[in-house]
Amino acid sequence: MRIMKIGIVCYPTFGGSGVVATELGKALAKVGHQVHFITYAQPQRLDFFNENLYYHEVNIPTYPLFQHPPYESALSSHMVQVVESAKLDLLHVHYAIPHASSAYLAKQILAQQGIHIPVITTLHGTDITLVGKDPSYEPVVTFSINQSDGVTAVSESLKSDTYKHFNITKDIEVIPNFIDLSRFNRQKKDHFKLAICPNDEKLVVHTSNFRKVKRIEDVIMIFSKLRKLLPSKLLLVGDGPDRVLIERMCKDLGMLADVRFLGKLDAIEEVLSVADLFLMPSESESFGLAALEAMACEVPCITSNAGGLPELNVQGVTGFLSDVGDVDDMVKNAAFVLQDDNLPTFKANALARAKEFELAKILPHYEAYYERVLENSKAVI
Ligand code: GMT
Repeated sequence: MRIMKIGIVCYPTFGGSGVVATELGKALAKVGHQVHFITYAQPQRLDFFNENLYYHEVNIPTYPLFQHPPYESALSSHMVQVVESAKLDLLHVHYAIPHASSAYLAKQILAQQGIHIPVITTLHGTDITLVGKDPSYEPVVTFSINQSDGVTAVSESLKSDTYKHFNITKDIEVIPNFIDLSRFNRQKKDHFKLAICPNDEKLVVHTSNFRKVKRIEDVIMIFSKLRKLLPSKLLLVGDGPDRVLIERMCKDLGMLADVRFLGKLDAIEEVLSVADLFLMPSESESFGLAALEAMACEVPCITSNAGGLPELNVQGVTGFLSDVGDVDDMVKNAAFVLQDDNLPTFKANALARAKEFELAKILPHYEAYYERVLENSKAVI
């Protein structure tokens, strides 16, 4: 495998696409590739030093005329500079909007200078299923996906959604998300479990960005019914627009004492290490990385059957899947999984399933795909 110089563009936040992009970049650097992150802030998970890792901050100057500072132009300009100065072999952009069109523009500018830079776009979910297909964005998303030299999607479901909603002429390669088992594993945190569940209650966890698409109101309804069937506590990790709504719901349902809001946490694996069950009732979910992180920490999952979730959560094995909004079915399944006779098997199955998505198994798929795109785009010049 040849050593490559790779530019990675992503959102630097806690969102799934940024996490996947950052973990991928770190893993590529560890195996010897030179990786240049081009982002508007230091990615949350870019938390260690490696001689092969570089970070280039995109400065977005503003001006009183701009109601919205032109991020897309600043990003394209920065990509041009980094490709030139670091002599990158390829650009890998995560989340189509606006990274794919910014990369297209950078590629055109560089072509004028005689520099050829292949662009790979990875589709993550809401860039296709929610935001991207909005008529305000669709023409640019379609164009920039078709102009990419390579396109990957994180699940078969997302691939078929992309073909359904956009007029795509490119082949899309499915490379599923992955998990670093050296970080995500069940650690002994008995003191933490005891502090939250002093009477040996079952511990249910949900982590997300608290947006509409996550249906956190279903998480609250599932828990309010579940706690009547067996003693349990709920931990909510993350933050976002629906937080106020769900705090109100918990208050109205009289269960604030059994629900803890932990906010945005870095060490999510420590919370997952004491969890018995993970809830993800999402309206739409291209993959469900948060559920994979839970499984790696031996936590079975109760999820909806939206999007790519059936490609991860195995019905009756690693947990259960229900139709979106079928709270009663989710409660019934949660109570079944949490029975003392059933829980150990579900936990072991969750871990076994997570191992199928281990970083070491998925990373070579990206490397091989990079090689293929580099070869094919050389042939086209
Ligand atoms: O979950 C989110 O809303 C964040 C979003 C993102 O793009 O940052 O996550 C998407 O990408 C993740 C990583 O590939 C997937 O695991 C999530 O399923 C996907 N979210 C949705 O499709 C809603």
